Amino acid sequence: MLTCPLMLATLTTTIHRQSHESTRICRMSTQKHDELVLEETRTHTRPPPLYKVLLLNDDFTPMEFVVVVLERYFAMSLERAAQVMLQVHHEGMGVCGVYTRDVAVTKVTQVITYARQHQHPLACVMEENE
Ligand code: TYC
Repeated sequence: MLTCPLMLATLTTTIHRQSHESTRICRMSTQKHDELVLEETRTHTRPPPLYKVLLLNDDFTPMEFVVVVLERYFAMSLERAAQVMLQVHHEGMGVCGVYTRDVAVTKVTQVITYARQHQHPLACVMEENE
Protein backbone atom coordinates (compact mmCIF):
# COMPACT_ATOMS: atom_id res chain seq x y z
CA MET A 1 0.00 0.00 0.00
CA LEU A 2 1.78 3.16 -1.15
CA THR A 3 -0.85 5.85 -0.98
CA CYS A 4 -3.22 6.70 1.79
CA PRO A 5 -5.31 9.85 1.25
CA LEU A 6 -6.51 9.88 4.85
CA MET A 7 -3.01 9.92 6.27
CA LEU A 8 -1.91 12.64 3.84
CA ALA A 9 -4.86 14.76 4.93
CA THR A 10 -3.81 14.34 8.56
CA LEU A 11 -0.24 15.25 7.69
CA THR A 12 -1.31 18.49 6.01
CA THR A 13 -3.54 19.46 8.92
CA THR A 14 -0.78 18.89 11.45
CA ILE A 15 1.80 20.91 9.55
CA HIS A 16 -0.54 23.86 9.28
CA ARG A 17 -1.46 23.72 12.95
CA GLN A 18 1.97 23.97 14.55
CA SER A 19 5.06 25.00 12.63
CA HIS A 20 7.47 23.67 15.29
CA GLU A 21 5.99 20.20 15.11
CA SER A 22 6.04 18.04 12.06
CA THR A 23 5.05 14.64 10.93
CA ARG A 24 7.03 12.21 8.92
CA ILE A 25 5.70 9.47 6.77
CA CYS A 26 7.35 6.17 7.58
CA ARG A 27 6.92 2.82 5.95
CA MET A 28 6.26 0.04 8.40
CA SER A 29 6.66 -3.52 7.33
CA THR A 30 4.72 -6.27 8.89
CA GLN A 31 4.89 -9.83 7.78
CA LYS A 32 1.74 -9.49 5.71
CA HIS A 33 2.05 -6.06 4.11
CA ASP A 34 3.73 -2.64 4.10
CA GLU A 35 1.82 0.27 5.52
CA LEU A 36 2.41 3.99 5.89
CA VAL A 37 2.23 5.51 9.34
CA LEU A 38 2.65 9.06 10.57
CA GLU A 39 5.28 9.54 13.22
CA GLU A 40 5.35 12.77 15.22
CA THR A 41 8.70 14.49 15.38
CA ARG A 42 9.73 17.71 17.13
CA THR A 43 12.13 20.15 15.61
CA HIS A 44 13.38 22.47 18.32
CA THR A 45 12.93 25.86 16.77
CA ARG A 46 12.60 29.06 18.78
CA PRO A 47 11.01 32.39 17.96
CA PRO A 48 13.72 35.00 17.25
CA PRO A 49 14.94 37.04 20.23
CA LEU A 50 13.39 40.49 20.52
CA TYR A 51 15.14 43.69 21.55
CA LYS A 52 13.92 46.78 23.36
CA VAL A 53 15.08 50.08 21.91
CA LEU A 54 15.65 52.56 24.75
CA LEU A 55 16.20 56.31 24.88
CA LEU A 56 18.43 57.64 27.65
CA ASN A 57 18.04 60.99 29.32
CA ASP A 58 20.64 63.76 29.10
CA ASP A 59 20.71 67.42 30.14
CA PHE A 60 21.16 68.94 26.68
CA THR A 61 18.90 67.43 24.04
CA PRO A 62 15.78 69.62 23.72
CA MET A 63 12.49 68.01 24.71
CA GLU A 64 10.96 69.01 21.36
CA PHE A 65 13.71 67.17 19.49
CA VAL A 66 13.10 63.95 21.44
CA VAL A 67 9.38 64.19 20.65
CA VAL A 68 10.18 64.52 16.93
CA VAL A 69 12.48 61.48 17.13
CA LEU A 70 9.72 59.37 18.72
CA GLU A 71 7.18 60.48 16.10
CA ARG A 72 9.57 60.02 13.17
CA TYR A 73 11.31 56.75 13.99
CA PHE A 74 8.82 55.03 16.30
CA ALA A 75 5.54 56.06 14.65
CA MET A 76 4.16 57.59 17.85
CA SER A 77 1.38 60.18 18.00
CA LEU A 78 2.36 63.58 19.41
CA GLU A 79 0.58 62.71 22.67
CA ARG A 80 2.32 59.35 23.08
CA ALA A 81 5.69 60.82 22.07
CA ALA A 82 5.36 63.58 24.70
CA GLN A 83 4.42 60.96 27.32
CA VAL A 84 7.44 58.75 26.55
CA MET A 85 9.79 61.75 26.35
CA LEU A 86 8.65 62.90 29.83
CA GLN A 87 9.08 59.41 31.20
CA VAL A 88 12.67 59.36 29.94
CA HIS A 89 13.23 62.87 31.32
CA HIS A 90 11.98 61.90 34.80
CA GLU A 91 13.10 58.28 35.09
CA GLY A 92 16.34 58.30 33.10
CA MET A 93 15.30 55.93 30.33
CA GLY A 94 12.27 54.67 28.47
CA VAL A 95 11.26 52.05 25.93
CA CYS A 96 10.54 53.27 22.40
CA GLY A 97 9.54 49.86 21.05
CA VAL A 98 10.39 46.15 20.83
CA TYR A 99 11.77 44.72 17.57
CA THR A 100 13.69 41.90 15.99
CA ARG A 101 17.44 42.41 16.06
CA ASP A 102 17.96 43.92 12.60
CA VAL A 103 15.07 46.36 13.00
CA ALA A 104 16.31 47.41 16.47
CA VAL A 105 19.85 48.03 15.11
CA THR A 106 18.38 50.14 12.31
CA LYS A 107 16.29 52.25 14.72
CA VAL A 108 19.25 52.87 17.04
CA THR A 109 21.44 53.87 14.07
CA GLN A 110 18.78 56.16 12.64
CA VAL A 111 18.19 57.93 15.97
CA ILE A 112 21.89 58.45 16.71
CA THR A 113 22.62 59.63 13.15
CA TYR A 114 19.72 62.09 13.25
CA ALA A 115 20.70 63.38 16.71
CA ARG A 116 24.37 63.91 15.72
CA GLN A 117 23.32 65.70 12.52
CA HIS A 118 21.63 68.20 14.84
CA GLN A 119 24.54 68.28 17.33
CA HIS A 120 22.53 66.67 20.15
CA PRO A 121 24.07 64.06 22.49
CA LEU A 122 20.88 61.95 22.65
CA ALA A 123 21.71 58.32 23.48
CA CYS A 124 19.73 55.38 22.12
CA VAL A 125 20.56 51.74 22.93
CA MET A 126 19.05 48.28 22.54
CA GLU A 127 18.85 45.38 24.97
CA GLU A 128 17.45 41.89 24.69
CA ASN A 129 13.88 41.64 25.89
CA GLU A 130 13.93 38.97 28.64
N1 TYC B 1 16.33 66.07 29.79
C1 TYC B 1 16.19 66.80 28.53
C2 TYC B 1 15.92 68.25 28.82
O1 TYC B 1 15.57 68.63 29.93
C3 TYC B 1 15.07 66.22 27.67
C4 TYC B 1 15.33 64.83 27.23
C5 TYC B 1 14.30 63.91 27.28
C6 TYC B 1 16.58 64.44 26.72
C7 TYC B 1 14.51 62.60 26.87
C8 TYC B 1 16.79 63.15 26.29
O2 TYC B 1 15.96 60.96 25.90
C9 TYC B 1 15.76 62.24 26.37
N2 TYC B 1 16.04 69.09 27.80
